[in-house]
Amino acid sequence: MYEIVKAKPDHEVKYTFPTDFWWGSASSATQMEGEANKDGKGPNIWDYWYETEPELFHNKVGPQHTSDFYRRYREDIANMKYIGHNSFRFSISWSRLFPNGFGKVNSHAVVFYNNVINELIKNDIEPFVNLYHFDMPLELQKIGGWENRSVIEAYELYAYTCFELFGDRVKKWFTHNEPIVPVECGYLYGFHYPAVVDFQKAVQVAFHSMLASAKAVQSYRKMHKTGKIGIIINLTPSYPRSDNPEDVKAAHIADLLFNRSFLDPSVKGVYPQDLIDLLKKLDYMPEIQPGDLETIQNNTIDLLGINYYQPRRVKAKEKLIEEGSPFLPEHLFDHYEMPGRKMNPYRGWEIYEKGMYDLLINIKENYNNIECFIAENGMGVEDEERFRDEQGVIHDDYRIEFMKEHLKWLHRAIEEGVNVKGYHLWTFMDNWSWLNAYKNRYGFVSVNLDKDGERTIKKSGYWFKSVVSHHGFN
Ligand code: BGP
Repeated sequence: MYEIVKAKPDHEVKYTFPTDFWWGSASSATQMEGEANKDGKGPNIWDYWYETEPELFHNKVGPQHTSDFYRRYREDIANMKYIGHNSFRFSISWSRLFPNGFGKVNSHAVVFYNNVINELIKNDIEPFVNLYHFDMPLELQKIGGWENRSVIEAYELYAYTCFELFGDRVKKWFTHNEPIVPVECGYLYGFHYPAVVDFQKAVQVAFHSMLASAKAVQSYRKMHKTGKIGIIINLTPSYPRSDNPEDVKAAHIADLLFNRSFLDPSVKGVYPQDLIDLLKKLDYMPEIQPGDLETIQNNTIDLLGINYYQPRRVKAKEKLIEEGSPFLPEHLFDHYEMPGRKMNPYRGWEIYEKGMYDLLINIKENYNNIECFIAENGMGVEDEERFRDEQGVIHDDYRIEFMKEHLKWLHRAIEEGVNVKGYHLWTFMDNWSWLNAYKNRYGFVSVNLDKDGERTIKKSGYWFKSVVSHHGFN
């Protein structure tokens, strides 16, 4: 068997992690299952968008087949086990379980998710299950998706059904993955369906998503289940260009809109007063019904998943705003390109490892040190085939470097008392990335689309195996 890192005695390991640390990876249904219109699955917004505008997707590759986890999950779980996973996060496809978003349960979906959960447990891998990962069932989008309050009821039914069906074995639940993303991508910047630019709708979608999350937490608690329930939020630390008060203010506004709009209500049960004041001043408050804020206040989470990819660097507004252009957060600040920043050129995202430490310290100091874990962190790279050797292994040394440098900061956070329990890479195997399709690859395991999706473990997968077995690395 291919061995990358020579086994070292434990006393030589420099960065040691707790023996019960959660090592694993994250994924989502639309991005890896495939069989998007088989076995009774209903269409979601991605299936529909691809059908209507395929040219928007990289190489016109859509979500229909993705990485075929639906059929190959046994082989994939065996690989997870082999490279050392003790936990794995996946999402349930809402439109596979409820083809119309509500109503009758699709029994094929129940069989599939039961099989996956049981197979994971059989392999000593704890299933972490997320409910909403950007995949609104089409029938519900037709009535406005998260814009429409009645979709919250459909989501409550979906969440309740999942807890009921799988809650005897799944002990870690998440209401949403990155709830700010459908808000910004769907209603401000055009990367997700319905791709409209409407700040008022964006605010309403954000509020309804948050309320839906609180209602799912409420329903889980009412069922007296023994597990934990949380949310997964992408935190992008906001760094001002300078100490100049105008730059600091700009960074604070970005932080309020993109991080604290979900972080505060999820963990503390209340929205930041500054955010409320800002939305009132702009005249963009969402519609809130009596009792909503109490529901949010009374149903905070047990466990916080944090996705960290990049920082947000911000400066005071300098650029002129085009007259008549629809309102965007960028009317309040400008993005700042820090000289000398390190970039992942394939994804166009800055790599700033210390950001992970900064956000974890923030959680410790300002969010009651809630139990948390890194739920996604990763590096998408194009054309990894060029790094494949004769043995068939892709030498993704840059990914090992990326993980190592982040884990060093995570390690320091643990030493300083942050209640951070694990690290999940995005993602286990190469998968389909929204509009980017298979352009950038993220996995520990390569999926060769030219060879019927053949799986091969990358160098990073072997490295990870060694890290897990030594509880750390040098
Ligand atoms: C996160 C999402 C994932 C994943 C990842 C990488 O925001 O939770 O679904 O896709 O980003 O981003 P991308 O696939 O766009 O490169």
